[in-house]
Formats: sequence, C-alpha cells, structure tokens
Amino acid sequence: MSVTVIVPDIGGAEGAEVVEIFVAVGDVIEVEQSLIVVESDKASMEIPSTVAGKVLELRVALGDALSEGDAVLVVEAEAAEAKTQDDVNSAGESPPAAAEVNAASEPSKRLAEKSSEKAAETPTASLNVAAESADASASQIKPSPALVSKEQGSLQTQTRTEADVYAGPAVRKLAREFGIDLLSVTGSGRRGRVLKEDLQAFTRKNLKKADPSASTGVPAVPEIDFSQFGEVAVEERSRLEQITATNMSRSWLNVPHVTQFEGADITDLEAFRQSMKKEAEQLGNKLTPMPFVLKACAVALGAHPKMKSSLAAGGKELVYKQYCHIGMAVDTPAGLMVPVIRDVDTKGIWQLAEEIRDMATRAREKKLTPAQMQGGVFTISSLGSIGGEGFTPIVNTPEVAILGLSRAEIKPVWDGESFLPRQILPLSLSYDHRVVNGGDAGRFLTDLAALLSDVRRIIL
Ligand code: CAO
Repeated sequence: MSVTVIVPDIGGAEGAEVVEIFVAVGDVIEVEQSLIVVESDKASMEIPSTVAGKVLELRVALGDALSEGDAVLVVEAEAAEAKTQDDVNSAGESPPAAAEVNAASEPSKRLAEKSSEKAAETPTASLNVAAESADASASQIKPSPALVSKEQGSLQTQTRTEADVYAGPAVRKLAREFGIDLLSVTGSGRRGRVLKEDLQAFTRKNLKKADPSASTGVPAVPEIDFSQFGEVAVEERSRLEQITATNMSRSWLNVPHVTQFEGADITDLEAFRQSMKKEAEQLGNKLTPMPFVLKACAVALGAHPKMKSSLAAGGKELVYKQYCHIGMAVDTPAGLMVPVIRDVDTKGIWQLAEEIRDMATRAREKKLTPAQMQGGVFTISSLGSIGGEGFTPIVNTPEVAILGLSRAEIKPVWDGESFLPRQILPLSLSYDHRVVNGGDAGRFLTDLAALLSDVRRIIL
C-alpha cells in the first residue's frame, strides 16, 4: 500500500528550505530514517520517515520550501506501517491531496498564501533564532519613501505580482518592513529565490543613489578585491554563520557592553569531579566542569534576578523571569548554536551533565528544534576545552548578561603565609550596561565564584 510521508510539526517554521535529500526513488527505508534536511531562518532539522518500505516517488527537490503537512515522498509501505500512517491521516493530519502536492513544487505560490501573516508574528528569541526580527543594521537603513515609490512605479506595468516571487517568509516580512516591492529585487538564490542579502544589496544600492546621508551613520567597510594582492579562495558562508553575524552585529550595535573578570578557585570542585569520573563512566555519563557551572549560575541568578531580566517597552520596563532556562554556546561545523537547557535550577548535576551532552550532540548533528533554542534567560560560552586566558563574550540579546569560561589552570595563590597551588577557572561576565551596573555584576560574579569554590553552597 502506498503511503505519503508528510512534514511533521517543525516548530511552526513556515517555508523551510530543503537543503539536503538523503534518499532516492527505489531506496528501501526504515522508520525514523532521515529523509531530508530543511533549514528555516531559525534552525536546521532532519525529517525522519514515519513508515518503512520502498520509496516510490520523491515529492520534494532541493530548494523547495516546506511547511508542516507538506508531502515529502510516497512509500510502498509494509502493511503494519501503512496502517499506522492511515490512522494518522484519518486523525486529521492527512497529507495534502494531489492538487496540493503539485502545488508543493511551486513554492512561490504556497509561500505567498502562507507567509504574510504568520511571519509577521514571529517573536524575537535567542542568539541563533532571531534573525528575521532584529536585523539591526538593516532596520536602520530604510530606503526613503520617494525611492520606494519610484521603484514601484517602474514595475506597475508588469503583470507578475509579489506572490509570484520566490522568497521565504522572513524575506517577505523584511521587504514589507522596508516597503520594498519584491518584484524589483533580483534573487540570487537557487532558482531565483530572493534572499535577505538581496534585499540588503538592493537597499544599499538604492541608498547610494538616493541620499547618502540617510545611512546608519556607521561607515561601511569598503569591499576590496583581494585578488589584486595575490591568490584568493572564496567560500560561501553557511546560513547559520550569516544569521550569527547579523545577531552579533545587532547586539554589538544596540547594547553598551561591559566585561568584568574574576577567577574562581575550583581546586576542591576539581578534586570532587575527578573522584566522580569513574562513577560517571559507569553511568554512561561524562562529568566536565560545565554542569557545575550551570548549576552555580542558576543559584546565583536566583539571588540576582536582574541578571536574567530583559528590557521591554522601549527601555521603560524590565521583565523579571520566574524561570531559569540557560543557553549554552556550542561550537559546530556549521557555526555557533545556542541550545537552551530548561529549568536548570530544578535539576541535579547528573541530569545536567546528560543534557549538556545531548544538546551538544543535537546541535552538531543539526537535530535541534527551534523550541530547544528559545527561552534562555542567560548564556554560558565555554572555551575551557579549547584554551585561552580570557575573552569578552557578546551579550545574547534580549538577555542582559553572558558568562565566558576559559581554561582552568593551576596558579600560585597567596594565603597570607605562602603561595599555594590552586586551580583557577577564569570567568568573564559581559553585561548590558543599560540594565546591569558594575555593582550588580560585581556582586553576582563574586557570589558565583564563591559557589564554584565550594560547591556544597549550591545546595544551601
Ligand atoms: N578548563 C579546563 N578544562 C576544561 C574546561 C575548563 N574551563 N572546560 C572543559 N574542560 C575539559 C573537560 O573537563 C574535558 O576534559 P576531560 O574529558 O578530561 O574531563 C574536555 O575539556 C572537553 O570538554 P567538552 O568540550 O567535551 O565538554 P564541556 O562540557 O566542557 O563543554 C560544550 C561542552 C558544548 C560547551 C563545548 O563542547 C563547546 O562546544 N564549547 C565551545 C563553545 C563556543 O564555541 N563558545 C564560543 C562562542 S562565541 O564565538
């Protein structure tokens, strides 16, 4: 019996682009086998099969834009599996009818129908999930109304409408915010898809033409042809890297940063951790300093709630969060990702150690869902396993503080009579100086260092 495998709930992402296809017609697939990877503006996700059997037909191509319920492929399913899928279908989550499936090969039409309202509602969230809503540099360089109407005027003779333009929801939203008619933008993506960079290039080009003084006031870095000086190789940056770059610029330009440093004496913590390593192995777990730091941060954040607040109402209000979800920067081949570990204050060290490994693995295998990267109140970025004496992390807005960890080293510490060899963990706390002042940060960091110096305090 043939069964259509459809896109499951992908965290509300609309028009996620197909960037990889793992199967071909004729392949025999298993339940849970990864079929394709889709990439939204928020995350990359693998779509697994819900049935086992032979692939009869592929309903997607690279570059297609998919949403929940869209058809991925048709499988000649094994009987039991087919029944399961039928049950799902009859429960109201049926794959699209033939006509709808055909429409899936025309992404521009579907996007036009679905994107406009939903994309506009997308909430701002953490570091790697907030690209579309907060492109700081872009939002400050709106073209003048005169410029836009001139562009639009020249297009009124065309019969195509904006709905015919191949573009994702985030790009449509950005275009609406700028007042840019998508028909006037040349798409540089696959099959002419209009990308955010195309909107930025369009805006830059027209700003130059219109009124140079209407820029952000930040002088642009000139584009240089480096090949004039020697051989070069040009590599396209991943979407994740581009989103991260946007978010870093947004935070750097909006947030007055201050970074404060402290060294936590983790000699006793390290002795305890080493003594527990065997037990961790027996449990199939791994005990690094990270779960202890997470837990200590949760306790310190509980005592200093401003450090996990966010600005609201244009800076007139402060939102205090009664929960303690903490983001953890993970270095992946595709770029920086920040999964969020939920309710850290309620969890024990073993559980946190397990979740750290799980989230880091998911991040590296592109298996994080958008929900797993949202809701953080504070972020930890650990370069401890990599090295370095200290660094100044950039605040993951709208959070107001981020903790950097560098490599712990044995240092001589004066105890009043002699120098003792103590293991010191370098901490660097960057904070948004609109919300947190030096006193707040100093008290928080001193408490955090005290918790790490004597982890028994965590349970007090
Ligand atoms: N000092 C000394 N050693 C440290 C340390 C520190 N601060 N932190 C970790 N280590 C050790 C660990 O104990 C482990 O050694 P053992 O196996 O002997 O115990 C080793 O370094 C490797 O640790 P890990 O990296 O596997 O695990 P972790 O829990 O420390 O970190 C994670 C997990 C996901 C945070 C980390 O793997 C990672 O991706 N870090 C990079 C984050 C990043 O890129 N930040 C920058 C963002 S801004 O550009």
